Amino acid sequence: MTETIIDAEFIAEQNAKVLEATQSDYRALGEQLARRGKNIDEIKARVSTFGVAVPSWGVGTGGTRFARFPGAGEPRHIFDKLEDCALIHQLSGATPSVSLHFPWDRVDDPIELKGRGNALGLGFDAVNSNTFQDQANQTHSYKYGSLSHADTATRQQAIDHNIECISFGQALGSKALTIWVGDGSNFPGQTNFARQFERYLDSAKKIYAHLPPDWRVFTEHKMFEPAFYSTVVQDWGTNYLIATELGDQAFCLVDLGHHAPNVNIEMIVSRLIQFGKLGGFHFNDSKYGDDDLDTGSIDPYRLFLVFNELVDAEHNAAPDFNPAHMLDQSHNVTDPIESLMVSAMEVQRAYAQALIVNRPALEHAQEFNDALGATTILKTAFRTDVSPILAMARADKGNSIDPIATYRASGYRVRVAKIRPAIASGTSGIV
Ligand code: PSV
Ligand code: MN
Repeated sequence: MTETIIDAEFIAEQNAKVLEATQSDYRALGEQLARRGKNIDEIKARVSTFGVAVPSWGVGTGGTRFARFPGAGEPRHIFDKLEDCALIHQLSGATPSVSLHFPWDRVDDPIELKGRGNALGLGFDAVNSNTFQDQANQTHSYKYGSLSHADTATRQQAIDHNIECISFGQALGSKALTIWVGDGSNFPGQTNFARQFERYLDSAKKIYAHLPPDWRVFTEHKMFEPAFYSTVVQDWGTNYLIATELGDQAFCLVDLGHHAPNVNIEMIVSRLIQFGKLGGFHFNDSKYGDDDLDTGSIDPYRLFLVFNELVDAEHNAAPDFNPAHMLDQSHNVTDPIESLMVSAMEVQRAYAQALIVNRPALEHAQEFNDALGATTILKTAFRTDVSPILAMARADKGNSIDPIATYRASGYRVRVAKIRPAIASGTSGIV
C-alpha cells in the first residue's frame, strides 16, 4: 500500500466542499464538447493517465548567479525531496515519477532509495549526469569542458561518471540517461569547433556502448550558458546529428528554455518526431533566455502548440514515438511544491486542449489552404477551459480538486520547516 504524505480523509473533506460545483462545470463542458463531436469522458481518461516527472532538483528553492533566497522547510537530501515529490503527486495526480540528478542525489544504497520511492508511490524517470560542476575531491576540473575536453583523462572522468549514472539508474528502475553538458567556449578562437565536437562524439559513443539494451540516452541541447560564445550541443540540428551518430537508442531531448526567444519550438518537435528522434522534454517557460520560469506561465499557447504536435503524432501512430515528459525549472520566488503542482497541471492542460482539436477539420483546412480556418480551429481548442476535465480526473483518483488550496490548508510547509533546518546553500541551489 502506498504511504501517503497527507491524510486521504483530509483531501476528501476538502474535495467535498467543491465537488458539486466541479461536477456541474464538468457536465456543462461535456455538453459543449459533445456538440463538437468530442466525448469528455474519453478525454478525461487520457488526461488521467498522463504524467510528467518532477526533477528532484526542482523541490529546493532555486536562485540566480546573484543570490539565492532559501525557503522554509527545504528538503535536506534526496529522501526529503522524495517526500515533497510524493505530496505533489498525491495532490495533483499528475507526477508519478521523479528524475534524479547525480551526484546531487547520490546515496550509498540506491536499492534503499528505490524502495523509499516505490513505497511513496513514485517511479524513477531518466537519470541526469552532472559534468558541468566540479565536485569536492574531483581529480580533473570541468572548467574547460567535460565530454569534449582537450585532455583525455578529463574526458574519461566524465565518461565514467555517466556510466556510473547508468548503474545508479538501473538499480532504481530508470530506463534512460539524460546528458547535458555545459561545454563550449567564451572567446572566438578559444576552441576548434570541429575538433571539440569530434571529441564530444567520441566520448558520447563510449557512454552509449554501456547502455543496457532496454535503455535510451537523451542528449539535451542548449543555445548558451554557461559558455557564452559557443556551445558544443547548441541546437536541435547538432543534437540530431549526435542521436544519429550514436544509434537507435539515442534521442534528442528538448528543454523548452534552451532556444532563442521566438524560435518555433513546435516545429523542431515535429521534425524530431518525423525522423524518429524525439526523446523527451524538459518543460519550463522563458521570456528572455533560459529563465527556467514555471511551465505555461509566460506563453501557454506555445506549450499548447507543442502538445498539438504530440497529439498529432499519437493520432498518426508515429513510429518510435514515446517521449519522456519531465519538468525542469527553477523556483526562486515561489514555494517549489506549489510551482511544480501548477506546472504539472499546465502540462496536462495543454495535453487536454490538444486532444480536443478537431483534427479532421484541421486537415481539411490545411488541404484547401484555409489559413484562417486552420488557425481558428487551433484557437478554439486552446481557448476552451478544460479545467473541469483536469479537476474531475483528480477527484476520481482521490487527488485534490484544488491542489493549491488543499496544500495551503494542510500546513505541510510549516510542519516540515520544524524538522528541516534552513540551509543557506545545498544541492538544489542555482539550477
Ligand atoms: C541545464 O540548464 C539544464 O536544463 C539541464 O537539464 C540540467 O541537467 C538542469 O538544467 C539542471 O541544471
Ligand atoms: Mn533541462
